[in-house]
Amino acid sequence: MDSQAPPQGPVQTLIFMDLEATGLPFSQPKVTELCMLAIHRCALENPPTPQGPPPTVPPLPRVVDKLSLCVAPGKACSPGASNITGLSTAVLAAHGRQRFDADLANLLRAFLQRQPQPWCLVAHNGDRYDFPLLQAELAALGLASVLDGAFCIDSIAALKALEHASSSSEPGSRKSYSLGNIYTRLYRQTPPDSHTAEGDVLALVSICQWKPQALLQWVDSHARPFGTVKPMYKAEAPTGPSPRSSAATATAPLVTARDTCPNLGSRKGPQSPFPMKSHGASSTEGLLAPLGLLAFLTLAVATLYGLTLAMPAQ
Ligand code: DCM
Ligand code: MG
Repeated sequence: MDSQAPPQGPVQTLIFMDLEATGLPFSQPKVTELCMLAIHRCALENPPTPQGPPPTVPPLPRVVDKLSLCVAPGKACSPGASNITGLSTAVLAAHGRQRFDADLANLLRAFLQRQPQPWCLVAHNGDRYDFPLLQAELAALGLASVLDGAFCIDSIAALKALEHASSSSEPGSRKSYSLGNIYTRLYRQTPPDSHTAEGDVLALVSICQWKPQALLQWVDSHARPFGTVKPMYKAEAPTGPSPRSSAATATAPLVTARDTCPNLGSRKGPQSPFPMKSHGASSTEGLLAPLGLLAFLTLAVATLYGLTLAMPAQ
């Protein structure tokens, strides 16, 4: 399939997704948690009847496929990210979480393969955050093609369009389009479990269920190939073997959990942040060799001299 072409026919599966990560884009984040929730378009075309007077949060469709997992990022979480997500490098290591490796990329591929095509990934602020970050993780593994068949849309753009088209939008008003604020505006309550990947995905599904038919129309006309998403940053070539996979490491250096999460454990990272140390060791070895030779020669000369003295004169 041409990875740059628009979808042929209506999107069949919407894959709502959210990533948690080590920090904001300027710090070249690595994923710490990922959730994908796949819903067939028929669940949005025929929404379940609301339970009570509006504004009620629509119930989640009965038939969904959900993939939610935590990931060892291989670098430190910023204190801000740890604070909002409740995840830290040390805690993820203590729970034996694995890196974003080829197995995970293949798991994503397998998850998508179970869904009717065309697929469209939906993420809130996806164009600026989730899609480029996911693309960076896949590109670092040399597996950028895993999501080639998928399309994507940013739900911020979708909800802006839907609110503007709706009578509920006051002209000229500047509204916040953060996930929490849209949710609160529509349903008069704060979304549960914000900044967990699954909590954010469930909140995202809820806001997309506000006007499901209009949302599907918007998705069908705005879905763009995931292959057009540029990675958030470029990964460096691998510098050494990784404990569980041959994945390339990102450009930012690996930092031990203890360095940045002092109360969360003391597991050492696989790489030393002080590469100069090994250079120091080899220069000492370089000095020892000539000193040993000198000592050996001194001993030999002394022995010969002793023998000469001990020999009877002829
Ligand atoms: N993030 C951050 N600081 C914030 C908001 C977000 O570092 N104030 C990062 C860490 C989160 C990631 O962005 O894991 C995704 O944000 P969200 O939880 O809103 O999906
Ligand atoms: Mg989130």
